[in-house]
Amino acid sequence: MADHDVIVIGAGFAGLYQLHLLRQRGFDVLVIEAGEDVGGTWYWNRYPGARCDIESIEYSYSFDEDLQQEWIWSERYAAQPELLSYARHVADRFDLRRNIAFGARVEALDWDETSRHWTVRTSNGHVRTATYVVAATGCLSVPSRPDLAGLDDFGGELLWTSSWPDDAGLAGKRVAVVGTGSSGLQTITAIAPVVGSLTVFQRTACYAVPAHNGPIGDALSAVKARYTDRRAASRMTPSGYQCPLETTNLAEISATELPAVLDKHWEVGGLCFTDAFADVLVDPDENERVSTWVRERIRAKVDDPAVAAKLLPTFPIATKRLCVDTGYYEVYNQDNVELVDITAEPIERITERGILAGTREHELDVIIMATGFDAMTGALTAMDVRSGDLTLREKWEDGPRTYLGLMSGGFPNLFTVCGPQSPSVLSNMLTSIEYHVGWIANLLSHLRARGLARVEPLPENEDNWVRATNDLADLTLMPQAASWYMGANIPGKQRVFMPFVGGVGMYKQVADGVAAAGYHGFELT
Ligand code: N01
Repeated sequence: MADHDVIVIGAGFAGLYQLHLLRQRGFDVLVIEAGEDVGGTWYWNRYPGARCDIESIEYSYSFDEDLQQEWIWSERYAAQPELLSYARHVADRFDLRRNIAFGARVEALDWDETSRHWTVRTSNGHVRTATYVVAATGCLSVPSRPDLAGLDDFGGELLWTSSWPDDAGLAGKRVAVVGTGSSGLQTITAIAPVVGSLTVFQRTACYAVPAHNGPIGDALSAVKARYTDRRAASRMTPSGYQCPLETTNLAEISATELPAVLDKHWEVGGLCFTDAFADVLVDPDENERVSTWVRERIRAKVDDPAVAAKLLPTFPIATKRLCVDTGYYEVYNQDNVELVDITAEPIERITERGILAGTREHELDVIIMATGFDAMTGALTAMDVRSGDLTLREKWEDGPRTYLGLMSGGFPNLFTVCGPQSPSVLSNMLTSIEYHVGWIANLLSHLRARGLARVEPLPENEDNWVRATNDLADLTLMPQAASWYMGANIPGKQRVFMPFVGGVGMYKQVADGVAAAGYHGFELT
């Protein structure tokens, strides 16, 4: 008999809820977590300015009515300390810590077909077995560490946004940030007022839409009065959250009307800005109308036209993850901030004194790497996952293969929460996490009620799902950008569009249907 019914890997938002729900249903569950506390993303990513880009009223659990009524968010978009407190509060409120082993990283998973269980090995030498394993390992949890010459030669302090130390002091220092995605933008905006000088090394200019963040105020009680209905409606939206303005098609908006429409959506801000247009990701001409308009907004915020020109993105808006900012572009109007376009002045190497880009050596006290993650598959293939002669790394060499983003054939009883080929990173992660966690718990209850203990997707259904997700993505502009959705940020990684683009509501209908049909496409034994 296995040591546990279920081992869950990771104590972020997915792992915490998976533990709670399965334990409530009488399963014996152990969570194994690499960090020393709960919180996942929000435990590790403590860099200055870190906050969520989906409104907290949506980026929060809905599974417990008392929890959602009692928790008070202070801002429209919560900052990392508040999100981490929330995760800790949930862990304490539901007494979750007693089933979590902290400070142990899962290194290997081995399926034994005879005993029908997984053997789980961790970095601290522990070996445990479980009938089922749920990888709640996060989509953006394995940092990408660019192979920059001389990185170890730097005589100053080298910091990573993805594992930020508590004692980083930046005041008055000469600081560089490499990377201008969401993490870079938030860091740059937060530290610009305190550092001595700031040099930003940009490879690709991004689109950032204003957050209009601020105290949440009375909006919270208005939401709470109808929270259950709101959450139900959010689960049927494409993105897993709601936007205040109605969705329209750009094709129906004339050239003269467009500026006023975009102004209105800009005032709402955040990811809703592009979510509002159903055809923005399918029609290149319509996308270009919005992209052009946003470029003009960027240009207007930056005093020096030469600097503004460098900040203008060239790819179609929203084909890479949109950034949500609070005064990012304005930072470049400060005298102590310099933008280096590394497509024109490539980083030759890191030196003992700083960064040599083009022919200039930038002398620095601190280099901050905000260079992103091996997204979606990174955390799964970082583990040595084996089933007989099959390894997950080999199976996914040409891109991930899953059924519903929940399981991969050949690896029975192994689930992924928000795995590749599910809406995951294209959605409000909390909505998608809760859906997957509930779906997995229902399947395990279903198996137990029938005296069954093995589940695996059928090859044909997996093939169909992979094809369907690729075909759907190809109907959009998304695969055209060199994004982390495509694996394009990791040298050597197969370029395949990884998330399911059909949206949360459509995905729910499919996965609900699969369950209602007795888990169609899965072999239950
Ligand atoms: O990572 P990124 P991130 N030399 O991959 C550049 C979520 N998130 O951590 O675009 C020089 O977006 C890279 O350039 P390029 C959110 O989903 C959310 O910022 O690949 N530069 C890019 O500019 C987000 O999308 C929040 O050409 C290099 C940057 O580094 C996701 O996490 C906050 C380089 C990496 O940007 C990832 O965001 C933070 C190299 N060798 C994160 N390699 C919020 O909720 C990469 N770059 C707001």
